[in-house]
Amino acid sequence: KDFSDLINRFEFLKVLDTNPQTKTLSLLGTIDNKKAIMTAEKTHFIFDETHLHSQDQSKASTGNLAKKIPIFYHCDDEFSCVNNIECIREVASNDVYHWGLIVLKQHITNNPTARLNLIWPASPVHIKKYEQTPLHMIKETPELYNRIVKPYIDEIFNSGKLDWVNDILYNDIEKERVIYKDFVEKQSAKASDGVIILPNTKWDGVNVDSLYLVAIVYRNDLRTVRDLKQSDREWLINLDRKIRSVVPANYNYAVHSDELRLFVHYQPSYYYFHVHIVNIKHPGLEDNITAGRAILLDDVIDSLKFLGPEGYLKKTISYSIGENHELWSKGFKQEVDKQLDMDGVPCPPPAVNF
Ligand code: M7G
Repeated sequence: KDFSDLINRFEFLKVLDTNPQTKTLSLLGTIDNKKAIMTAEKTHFIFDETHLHSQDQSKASTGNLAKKIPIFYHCDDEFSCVNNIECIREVASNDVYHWGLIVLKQHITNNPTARLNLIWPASPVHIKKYEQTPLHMIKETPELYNRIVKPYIDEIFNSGKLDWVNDILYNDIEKERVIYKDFVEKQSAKASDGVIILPNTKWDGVNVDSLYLVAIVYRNDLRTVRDLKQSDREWLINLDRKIRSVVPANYNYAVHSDELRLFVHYQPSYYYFHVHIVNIKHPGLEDNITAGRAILLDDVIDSLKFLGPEGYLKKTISYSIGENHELWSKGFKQEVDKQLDMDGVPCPPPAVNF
């Protein structure tokens, strides 16, 4: 069904979450009596970027030289920065300080107002993901992983909620958005090296400052970072190298390889191994790049040096979990209480006399 037709038929039920900092809003509603989640994010300002090209383009695109190409920002375009003020009103003025409100000229391609996402029909799991909920820190030990988390992940993995991933990997859905695909159809030894890189649902695709891509690998044996073994280290290093060379080149070095934040989520929302690729300038959406959710790919690669052959299966991973996450009701609630007790929190430390 047509996107605008679906949006027009959206009937509001309640606000799930709002965030003034990330300028996002999530609403729950219905379309044809089936639940729908609509999220909107105000887009960033538009400005032009001018790249000063080096005389030797071939060297530039291969590496170090590319790093040195300066980029000049300017705002001459009719949709750029604050050049396109259609309406302005002063609020107040005091000494050297003046402030007011403006309406900028908008354009669906050159300067859209917001990015709109729709999930329809939305499952209860989708709704929980967008709902505000109290958060807790949990230390997931290898024992806790095997007892509670692994069975949960297996259940989710087998329930076929990854259609969108398979559609991208094997059915050419979103084909026109893919920026890099490296996949050998045959089940050769090299097949597992395959990866596909494309914009995720969280990027308007317009402003490189808020660039947000996802790299999905052709490996069915990896669901999360937990499945990474020492033997995967070389593979990960290659993946990191591929991402860091392909992405800057694709965006004409408007972003350089050391300006990319590469990380994985734990817990992720989708249990199929993928890497988040975000412009370092991006402040992050929700808890996307916060400690307690995001693990830098560099740290994963380094940890695999020390964790032994079983890799991340040996690690205790601390992260935040919401009360509306299924793991909370599957035993995490009791576990958090137990852990606080074992850690000696909230017993105050003995008083120190000076
Ligand atoms: P995650 O860490 O499992 O969960 O990342 P998160 O959504 O809480 O971050 C999944 C990544 O895949 C996110 O960057 C999503 O935006 C992205 N993603 C999810 N879906 C359903 C799609 C999709 O259909 N297409 C694309 N291109 N990206 C998606």
